[in-house]
Amino acid sequence: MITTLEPITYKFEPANLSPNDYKSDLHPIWCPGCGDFGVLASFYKAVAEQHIPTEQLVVVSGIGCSGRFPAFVNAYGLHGTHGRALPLATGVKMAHPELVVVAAGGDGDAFSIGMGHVPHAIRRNVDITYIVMDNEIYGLTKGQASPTSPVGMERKASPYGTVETPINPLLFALASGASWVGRGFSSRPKELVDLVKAAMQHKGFSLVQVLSPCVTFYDTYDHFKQISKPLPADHNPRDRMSAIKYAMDEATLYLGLFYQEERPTYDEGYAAKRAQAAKPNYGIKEIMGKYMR
Ligand SMILES: Cc1ncc(C[n+]2csc(CCOP(=O)(O)OP(=O)(O)O)c2C)c(N)n1
Ligand code: SF4
Ligand SMILES: [Mg+2]
Repeated sequence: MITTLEPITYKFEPANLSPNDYKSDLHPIWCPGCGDFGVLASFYKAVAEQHIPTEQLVVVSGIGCSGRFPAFVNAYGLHGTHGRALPLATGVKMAHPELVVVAAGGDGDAFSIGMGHVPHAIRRNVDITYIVMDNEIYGLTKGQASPTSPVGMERKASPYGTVETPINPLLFALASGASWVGRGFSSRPKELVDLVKAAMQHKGFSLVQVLSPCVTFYDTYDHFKQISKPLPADHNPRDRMSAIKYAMDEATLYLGLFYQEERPTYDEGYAAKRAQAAKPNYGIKEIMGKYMR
């Protein structure tokens, strides 16, 4: 059981919906067996168990097979441009802090073209959940190496094997100061439901890396099954150094909640500034006057 520090309380009338009620009319067009099916099913359950009304939920993505995610959810959705899920999600959250905002996408979308946005969402601590379906490849464009592909990966587009050292998404997030970091596996749906729920309940930016194999271009099911296991029971998710130690282990892909901490969110910070600016004698003229000589 994953506990949250101070569960978020959204201001909405709880909905009484089943996971099926969160399915849109569109049937996923992913290849049979794609890991993203498991992620989507876990997501339906996670939002149903939190009783989130469909009109309070927004799912935002960039481009990729996994980027189709919002289309399959009965909620507001935004299928944006490649790598831009986080700025879009940030904009939605800042304009409507009362909404539950989730960004979803792939390893390429997140850590290749979208990488410039990740540390900024982390440091701002925007109150959104980012679900990254990591299949260690570009699925949509037929199997090119991604930033999480292992060294030496031989595919059609890299016939002699890749040479770059992969990015370790959790290590990167932890080193950047992320306030919530976890890892799940599409083949372990029960744990994934709890993990996604805990991420969404966290007040601040949460990154969920989900091992989600691409059966068509890079089938890592057996490999992920062999090398993944839950974090040890004595791991303290308030201990960043312990989280970093487990994230650095590349021989074992640990699953579960690595790290969580409470700190002010971006929308809270801005709301406070807005309130400050509304005070008498605190308009832009008075403030700018301070700096004019
Ligand atoms: C600006 C731009 N550059 C490149 C592309 C081509 N493109 C589409 S999806 C993609 C990679 C997707 O990989 P990933 O994010 O891992 O998603 P997956 O398909 O594996 O779920 C690329 C390079 C694009 N659509 N837009
Ligand atoms: S190409 Fe890969 S990532 Fe895309 S739908 Fe098929 S199995 Fe999934
Ligand atoms: Mg991918």
